[in-house]
Amino acid sequence: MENTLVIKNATLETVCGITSKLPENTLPEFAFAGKSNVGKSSLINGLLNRKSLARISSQPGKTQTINFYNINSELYFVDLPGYGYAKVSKEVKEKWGKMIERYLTSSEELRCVFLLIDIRHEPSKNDREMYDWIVYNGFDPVIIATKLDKIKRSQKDKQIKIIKQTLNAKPGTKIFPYSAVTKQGKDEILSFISSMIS
Ligand SMILES: Nc1nc2c(ncn2[C@@H]2O[C@H](COP(=O)(O)OP(=O)(O)O)[C@@H](O)[C@H]2O)c(=O)[nH]1
Ligand SMILES: [Mg+2]
Repeated sequence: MENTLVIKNATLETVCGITSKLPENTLPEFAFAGKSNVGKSSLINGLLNRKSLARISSQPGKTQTINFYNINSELYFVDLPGYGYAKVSKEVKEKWGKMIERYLTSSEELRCVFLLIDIRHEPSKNDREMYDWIVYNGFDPVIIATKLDKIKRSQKDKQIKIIKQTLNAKPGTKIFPYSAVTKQGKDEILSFISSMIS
């Protein structure tokens, strides 16, 4: 069997606000980005077998923090603040951008940035900007197409194609369809993470 990542323990270790100093972690980091409501908290909880370690937000756009989850004292999951929430001010959006930029440019241990896209929809302008921004900072974004249970199986390939085309994704870009409801895709994502640290 392929190697996988067995979650033995997971704790929220560091929460960084707009002005906090980022931790100088020495374990590999895997970051998760995406617009608010895309299913980021649900994905993190699902991967970690936890119901609500990463809060599933009833108030989208509220959490403007970067959260570091220590997994097995082996690696970190880094939950980046969600973007694209219409009701936040321009000022907050700018601060948000600076905060993510600061993280992407300063982390010494960032191995991979996952970009979450709702499998039902064509990626937005914000999604495309985020994709380009990750590339600009020297990473190959790995796409997680969320809410797989919300489409018919027959639509999957077409939606994946639309996502890749709209993001203008580089050939060979990895894309993992995932459902927080059925947990489809979970093993593939954990195996991929495991392969990145071994
Ligand atoms: N059907 C379905 N709903 C999902 C899935 N992932 C997230 N959701 C729902 O989408 C909403 C936003 O999820 P959340 O994880 O808080 O998104 P976040 O804002 O990106 O952290 C919640 O109502 C979740 O229950 C999924 O895979 N399938
Ligand atoms: Mg969330």
